[in-house]
Amino acid sequence: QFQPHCDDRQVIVHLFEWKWTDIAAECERYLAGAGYCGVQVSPPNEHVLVTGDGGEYPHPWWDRYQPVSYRLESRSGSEDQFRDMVARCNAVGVRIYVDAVLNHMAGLGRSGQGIAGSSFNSDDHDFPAVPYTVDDFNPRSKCPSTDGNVNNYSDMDNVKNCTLVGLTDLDQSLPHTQERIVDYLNRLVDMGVSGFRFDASKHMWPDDLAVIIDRLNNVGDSKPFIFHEVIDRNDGAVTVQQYYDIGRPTEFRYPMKIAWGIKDFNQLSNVVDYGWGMAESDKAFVFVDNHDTQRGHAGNADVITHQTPKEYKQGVAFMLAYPYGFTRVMSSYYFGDDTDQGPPHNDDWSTADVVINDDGSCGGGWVCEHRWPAISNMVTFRNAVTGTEMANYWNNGQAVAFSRDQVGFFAMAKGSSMHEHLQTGLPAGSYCNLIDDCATTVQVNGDGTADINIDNDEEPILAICVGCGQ
Ligand code: QV4
Repeated sequence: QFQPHCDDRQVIVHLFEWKWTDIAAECERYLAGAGYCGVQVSPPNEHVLVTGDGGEYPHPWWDRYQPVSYRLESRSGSEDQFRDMVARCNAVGVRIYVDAVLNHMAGLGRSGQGIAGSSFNSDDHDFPAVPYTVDDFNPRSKCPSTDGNVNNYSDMDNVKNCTLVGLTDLDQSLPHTQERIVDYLNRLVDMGVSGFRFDASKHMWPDDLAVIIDRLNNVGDSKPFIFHEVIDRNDGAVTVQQYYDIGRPTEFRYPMKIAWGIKDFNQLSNVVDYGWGMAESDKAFVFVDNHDTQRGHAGNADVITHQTPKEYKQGVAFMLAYPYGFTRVMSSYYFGDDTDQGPPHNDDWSTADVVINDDGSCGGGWVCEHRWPAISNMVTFRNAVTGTEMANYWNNGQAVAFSRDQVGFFAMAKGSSMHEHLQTGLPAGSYCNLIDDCATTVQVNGDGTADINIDNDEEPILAICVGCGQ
């Protein structure tokens, strides 16, 4: 559960709401060449269909977080398309990580048919296509909250045994529930899936998850990679440390720290704060924004997203340069004021194709941050400096710079320019800046120093490394 299974590559991308056919194509035409290790895909299993008849937003993105069954049919495509994607991505060395929604099934008050046609009734806790019956769920007696919902984060039983926003809460300690979950996940592993994001791990007991993980089939010679969605801001009973034995917990303080640091460069000197309870580097799973935080669904306003491109590129570039955690890059679609809005769609609400423009950027409503040169070229940098330490850290509040042993050097200005004579830690020679696709170069002297010159309004970033971009 600790090994991402991607030959030392260090960055995965979340292709949020992409269809399987588009992901397969993206693995082949882009991700493999750019050095991405793998893709986090949206939940592939059958989910509710929120049509909007009840006054809700029609076909919101979040209907996929309300499972109806573990049949592999979803807004992203069919089981055959899923299998084809996994095989084609694996064939070019790009791994697939599935967003696994295991904490709950559909929300109370919902019934009818899921997207694959399976019937269900949440109020009866009846999901015959799994099958789950009321006995598979946490009984009301185990939940200490008055309305049955999670509402007291300082009480572990409340967080784990009550319903998260009314979502019918599975009891993962039961052998039958465990068996259904293990079956689902092993089916995916046997298809070639390399790992999982466990959705809402914070709301499940680590001991129960350990039993499930213990029964998962291996990928190669070890367990699938598992990262746990645990939102810990040192503000409750659940901490990231409680998940160390069963995979990598997400570290939600890091994106906040990065947002603060991009606003005020002085704060970049303190992006990892163990005093605040942040996870150890070899345990933390990190990112600058995710599908919740970018639309205010995880109770946190301190985030930078694609909506402010310059700051976003700075934040992601810094994350990819800095030696902390295992990293994920977000790839979004544009949305308006309504944070429920689903992905770009056709007239029948089926998800629209991702459009690739001639210049390599995306169209059709897809943002494709992972293709922005300042981001994708930093994937090259992170892969190149794997295993090295940070040295020569320098920060004057207006610009920041550091090296990664004798392999890489990174610098970034807050405004649009920076002119400093700095120690790069690198062997003498001429290096080209990955960020501007090698349009500019840096001469490193025999003593490792160099004139670092940045003049760029939109991408005031410089990254050079040994053997990169030549
Ligand atoms: C509504 C009311 C409830 C009521 C319920 C009654 O708000 O008060 O009890 O009806 O049935 C949607 C709606 C929500 C609705 C719920 C149930 O937004 O209003 O409840 O469905 O029908 C995503 C969205 C949620 C969405 C959910 C299920 O963010 O808005 O809820 O999908 O469709 C915490 C957790 C963390 C979680 C984060 C958002 O610790 O685990 O909140 N993050 C993950 C995912 C996230 C997902 C879920 C968990 C649930 O990243 O995307 O929630 O799977 O911090």
